[in-house]
Amino acid sequence: MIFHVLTIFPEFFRGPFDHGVVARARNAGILDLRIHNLRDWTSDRHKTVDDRPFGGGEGMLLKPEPLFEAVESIWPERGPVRKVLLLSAQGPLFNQAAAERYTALSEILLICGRYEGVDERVAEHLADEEVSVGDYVLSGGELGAAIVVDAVARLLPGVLGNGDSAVFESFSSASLTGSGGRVLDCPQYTRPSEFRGWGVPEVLLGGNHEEIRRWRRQAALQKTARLRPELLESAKVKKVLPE
Ligand code: 9D3
Repeated sequence: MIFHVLTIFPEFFRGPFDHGVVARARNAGILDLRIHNLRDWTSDRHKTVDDRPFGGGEGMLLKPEPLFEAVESIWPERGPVRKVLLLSAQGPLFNQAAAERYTALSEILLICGRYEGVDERVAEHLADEEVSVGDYVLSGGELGAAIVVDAVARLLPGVLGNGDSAVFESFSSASLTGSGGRVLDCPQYTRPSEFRGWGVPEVLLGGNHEEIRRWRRQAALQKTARLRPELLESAKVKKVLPE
C-alpha cells in the first residue's frame, strides 16, 4: 500500500514512521510512504501556501492552487482504489472501522491542514473524505496523518507477526459484545506476581483455562463499564456489571 503525505512540514515525519510496526512494514516492502512538500507546488518567489480568508477573520488559510497542483501531479489519474483524505478538525471522527475500510485501497493521499484551515474548495472538489482524529484542537493535520498511517499500516497482511493479533484487540470492530457494543481489553499482568505489595489476580496464576477465560471476559466488561461506559450500549449488558 502506498501512502502519500502532503504537508508544509515534511521533516515532521522523520520520527513517527521510522520506528516499530510502521518502520518494519516499510522495510518489508508492504508499505511505501512518500512525504511531499507542499511548497514544491508553489510558483511564486516566496513559495506562498497560505492567504487571508475572504470576509475577514483571524489567521490564514491554505490556498487551493498548490494543493490541487500537488494532488494532480502525484496522481494524474484518480480512481476507486485511490483516496484523498483531508485531515481537518471538521471531518467525521476516524475510528477502527474507517481504518479497516481504508485497507481495501491501494493508495491513500493525506492532505495535512495548517493555520486556521484550508480553502473549502479543497474539501469540496479535491478530497474524497475529510477526517478528524478527535474532538480537540490540534495545530495542524500532521499528527492526524501519522495516526491514520499507523492505524491502517498495522492492519495490512504480513505487518504484524501473528496474523490474528490485530483481530482480537480492544477496538477491532470484531471485538463486540453480544449486543453490538465494544469491550476494552481485559487487564493483563506479567512478572513479578507481587510488586510493591500489589498482587496479581489469583485465577491467572493457576492453570484453569476455562476459569481464566471467564475471569478475563468479566474483568474486561467491568473495566469497560468503569472507563468507557458509553461503549456498552445495551441495558442488558449494563445489568451484568456490578463491580
Ligand atoms: C476557529 C477555530 N479554529 C481554531 C481554534 C478551528 C481550527 C482550525 C485549524 C481547529 C484546528 C485546526 C487545525 N487542526 C487540524 O488541521 C486537524 C485536526 C484537529 O484540530 N483536531 C482533530 N483532528 C484533526 S485532523 C487535522
